[in-house]
Amino acid sequence: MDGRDARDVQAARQGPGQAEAERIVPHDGPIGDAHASLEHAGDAHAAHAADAHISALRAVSAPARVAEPAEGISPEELALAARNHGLPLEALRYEVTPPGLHYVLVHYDIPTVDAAGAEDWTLAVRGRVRTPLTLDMATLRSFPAVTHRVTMECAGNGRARLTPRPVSQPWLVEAVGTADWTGVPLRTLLAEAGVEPDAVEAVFTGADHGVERGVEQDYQRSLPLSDATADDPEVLVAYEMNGAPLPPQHGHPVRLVVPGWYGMAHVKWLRDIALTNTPFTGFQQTVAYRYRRSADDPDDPGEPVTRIAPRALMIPPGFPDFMSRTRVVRPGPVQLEGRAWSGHAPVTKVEVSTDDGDTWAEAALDHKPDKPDGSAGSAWAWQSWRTTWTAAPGTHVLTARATDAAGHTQPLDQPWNRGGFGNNLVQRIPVICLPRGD
Ligand SMILES: Nc1nc2c(c(=O)[nH]1)N[C@H]1C(S)=C(S)[C@@H](COP(=O)(O)O)O[C@H]1N2
Ligand SMILES: [Mo]
Repeated sequence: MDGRDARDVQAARQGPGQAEAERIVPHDGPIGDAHASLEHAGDAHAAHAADAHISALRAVSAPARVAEPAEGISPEELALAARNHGLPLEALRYEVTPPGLHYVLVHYDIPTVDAAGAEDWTLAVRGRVRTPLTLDMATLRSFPAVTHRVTMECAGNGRARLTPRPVSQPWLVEAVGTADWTGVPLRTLLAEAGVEPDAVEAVFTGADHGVERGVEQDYQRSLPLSDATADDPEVLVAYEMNGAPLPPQHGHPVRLVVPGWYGMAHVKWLRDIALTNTPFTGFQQTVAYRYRRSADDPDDPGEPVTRIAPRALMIPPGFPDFMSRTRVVRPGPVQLEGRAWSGHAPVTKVEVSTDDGDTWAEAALDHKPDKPDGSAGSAWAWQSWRTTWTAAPGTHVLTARATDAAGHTQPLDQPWNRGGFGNNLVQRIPVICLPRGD
């Protein structure tokens, strides 16, 4: 076990809300616990057997790593990429992503929850609250419902474009989608339960279970209480996506939606919300989803991954080559359009380059569609943009760059970190302009 590995297990072993009398998830914990308890009991033979089990598990649930310089995408990464699909870039045409085209990211298995199972589903609200709640779906639906249009993006989007490449779900640029999420504001439920004055975080637990880098766990993430109870962005406990019950892969029957934050915060198949009086130190909080800029310091705790960095994507113009995806366009005016978003502040500028970043021109930003009640469009949904390019025969590289009102902009050099998070390096679209009939 190398130093980094030991620290992973150490961090996860602390578990959520340790200061609480009761552990949040009693069965949650690293595989290594079996060994520790046996050794404690002085049973050397059993401890040896447990060691064998631990090393067998470690062989299939290895520490995170970065690919060797010439190493291609492995069959394991391909299997992940086939499960966790992205948004086909032509679907950027839709303001609200049609069902099935929104990107999907699932760490373990999609829990099977049929209609009958959804009837029996309960969501607990407990921990540092005055009155613990057990809410079934009918009760959740009985609270006044709100709908928010939210652009969600996986924190790993762009990972496979990094050099060296962190080995994990190999997203290029397509891990994004926008949906109308309907549910109850989280702060309504917390007000109903009554927040104790010493509560500092809310820990969210999904129904899915797996092992990751040797640590067996339920999928869990936390939010600071101030974010959990804010009114803008307003965190939702959502049970509908685009006006229909959540699809299985998006968290049926209920999930968290945290506008402006990367996807990992939006806990799906939500079954438990626990307020704690100490910060949560679970695997997905302190081991995964950290920006660690150094390639070789095993003790770097990194910075937490939170809000979405700005990104613009262009709808690839013209038509594609099947294998290379290189675009073919005709000479003359070509509409270039796409969408841009940021989890920090509204997008204020999109620039387009048709010469691989040598020169840039500002694109026009469209008016955001108003909400059904006539108020201004959602601040947490993407923004469409357009410009016209006069294509001349030859090869070109198109690119776009977003800037938000808080002054964040997309880099032209890769922002590398060991987990491959938040890589909003500008997209590059190679295009061949061919006169018709060539
Ligand atoms: N319970 C649970 N919630 C989860 C995940 C998960 O694996 N389990 N994946 C997270 C990650 S990393 C992302 S990017 C988003 C993806 O949401 P989507 O599949 O609905 O697009 O869900 C988040 N919520
Ligand atoms: Mo993600």
